[in-house]
Amino acid sequence: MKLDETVISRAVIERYTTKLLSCLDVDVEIVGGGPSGLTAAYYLARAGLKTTVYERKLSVGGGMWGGAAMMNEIVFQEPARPIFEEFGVRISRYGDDYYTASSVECVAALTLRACQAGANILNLISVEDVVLHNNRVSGLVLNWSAVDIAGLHVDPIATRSRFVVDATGHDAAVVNVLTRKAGVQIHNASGQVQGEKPMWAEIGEMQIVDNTTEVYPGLYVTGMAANAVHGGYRMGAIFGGMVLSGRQVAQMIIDRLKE
Ligand code: 48H
Repeated sequence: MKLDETVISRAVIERYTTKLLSCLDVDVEIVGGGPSGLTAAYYLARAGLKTTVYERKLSVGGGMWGGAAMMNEIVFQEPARPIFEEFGVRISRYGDDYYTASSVECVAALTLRACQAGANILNLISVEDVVLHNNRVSGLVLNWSAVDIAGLHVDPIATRSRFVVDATGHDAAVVNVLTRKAGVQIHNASGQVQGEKPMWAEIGEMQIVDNTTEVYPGLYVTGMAANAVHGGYRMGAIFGGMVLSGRQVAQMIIDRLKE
């Protein structure tokens, strides 16, 4: 069997270019491949929506890999159990009110399900800005993370989508760039990013689904970004709220697109 180095290169370049071109105009763009973003991607893609996840790091998974303090187990409670089961994760009961699972298995399962549902996941890409048309977030401004890390002056590329989801975790990077650069008021109590509160696991877990909202026309928040934007508490290494929020944002967008 012949093996030609340039054919390998051509295959990668052609396939990646096709994939990137297909991401230029989609239904939903998710910024951040952590647990909330991957869960949202799975449910959106499963509903038949053209969905892209942009992740600035080499690997998706966000803060899930490390469990708590690098001990790679995660905790969740009953409301999230059906979601982890749907992803095919093996779970163990812990006492009356808790479940645990391997954080590595969770990241692998969420990623596989999102991909197999049809979501495109593009890693090593940083979202540096939004496209803003007539007071609506209408797409994203992207660059290679390597360009960002090297501090090179290289202009970005831009995309179009019907909805953008900020799933960037504690940073709420998309909402922050929008408010900083466009000076707009967002839809929360103060019109500004409120910043996350200290830890109160029970309240933080409860708040996260309620805080999963459209904060500006075309822009939703999910996961830790939702609590950061609305001033909710943090909750530590409990991940039920993250996947519940990811499913919730997907359902909200699916319902909107049916209108
Ligand atoms: C592309 C970006 C950009 C950008 C960031 O932090 P995450 O895991 O986010 P969530 O909300 O799905 O999960 C939060 C959870 O991991 C956590 O931190 C918890 C539960 N904390 C509780 C506590 O008390 O501390 O993932 C966000 C992802 C990361 O992979 C980033 O690399 C990525 O978003 N990202 N990707 N462009 N501009 N900014």
